[in-house]
Amino acid sequence: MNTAPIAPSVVVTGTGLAHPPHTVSNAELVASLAESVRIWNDAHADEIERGEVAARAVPDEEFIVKASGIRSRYVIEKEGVLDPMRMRPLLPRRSEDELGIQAEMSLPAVMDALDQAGRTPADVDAIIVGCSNLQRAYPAVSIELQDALGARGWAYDMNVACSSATFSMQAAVDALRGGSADCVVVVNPEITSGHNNFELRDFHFIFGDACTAVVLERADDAVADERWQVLGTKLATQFSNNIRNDFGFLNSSEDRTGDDRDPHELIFRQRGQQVFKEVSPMVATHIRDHLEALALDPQAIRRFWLHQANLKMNQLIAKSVLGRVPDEDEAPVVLDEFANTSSAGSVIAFHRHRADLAAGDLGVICSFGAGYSVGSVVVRKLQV
Ligand code: CO8
Repeated sequence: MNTAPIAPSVVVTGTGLAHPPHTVSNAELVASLAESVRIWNDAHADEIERGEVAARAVPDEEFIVKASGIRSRYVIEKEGVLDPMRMRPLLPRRSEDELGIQAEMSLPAVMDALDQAGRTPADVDAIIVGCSNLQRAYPAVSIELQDALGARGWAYDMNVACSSATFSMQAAVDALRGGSADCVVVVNPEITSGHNNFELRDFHFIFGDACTAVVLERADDAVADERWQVLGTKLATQFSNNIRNDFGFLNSSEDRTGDDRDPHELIFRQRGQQVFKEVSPMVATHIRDHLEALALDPQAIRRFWLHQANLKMNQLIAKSVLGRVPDEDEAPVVLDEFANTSSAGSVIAFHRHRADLAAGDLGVICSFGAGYSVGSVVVRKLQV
């Protein structure tokens, strides 16, 4: 007789989404970068003439949509991003007494998710903030959020880049199964515009800002009208330098001279083509293996809520898993409106595109990105 204890069933009981009010269209972004490129090339005309530096290339709106599927994005501050002399958000510095910007953007997303779950902040006893860029090392943004909400228990921050949502969901599931928490909120406050390079055409269009939140509880405790049973979680990592951000606490200790002084090294950079080629098969195999381990046929999956980085990449991954090109209904896209919101992307897709599913329907939430990293969460809608 198998006497191993049966792990309690965990359910997702609510999700929330918050994004800044400011949208930036591809046309706006291209116009401001074209002007910035003109100014930069004029300022470096002599070096360009001597062949010491390459002239910067102008962006193209048509390329952006064709290469990525992105049409617009939300940003936390618009004027600074679009100012050709600045090309980065302009955020007023906040004092220690003021709520931090990531905790602030998290609040409406968390309240939205708790509302769906039929919970209040007083019910929450664990918060995991998972995102690509944290505004400081400590105190943790999650602990500041815990304080602002008036929640109990414990909180910590974690960073697995674009995979932070699924990695933190697995941590939440483990905490619920192990009994170290009763009501966990996972939050992904992504302010990608603070670490994006709006001065270079290869990067300027890729990202957008948004925050998502997910409430997870043991199935026996749940009171929500809508519940999604977590059938399994699976994570994987494999080291790569193809997506990299070297911003960190040792920067001021490293004396940088000459080429090393390039501040662009300290913000996001990637080899997009290689990422596309290497990560797409890695993700498809990961999802297939996860479903096989759960004895689920990929054809039985009603919906894939995939990380939103590139439309063609998502179509390729879903095609590789299903053996045919998925339609929008099977693998919904939010990329056109939001661009790549890093860890928030797959949760935005789940948040926006699940109301039509019926009890018993199966779905896969999957995020992937820097590290490399990939995480999948297989869920089934329960009859309540
Ligand atoms: N306008 C005109 N031309 C352009 C532009 C533009 N805006 N951008 C690039 N080009 C040019 C290039 O310079 C290149 O020109 P040339 O041939 O002369 O060198 C040409 O177009 C082709 O460029 P690419 O080969 O780069 O084009 P791709 O077809 O590969 O498309 C993409 C580029 C869209 C970036 C694509 O490669 C892609 O989406 N790849 C997958 C990327 C991905 O999934 N990344 C995950 C990153 S997210 C993450 O995990 C990290 C978290 C980040 C946190 C946020 C911090 C900001």
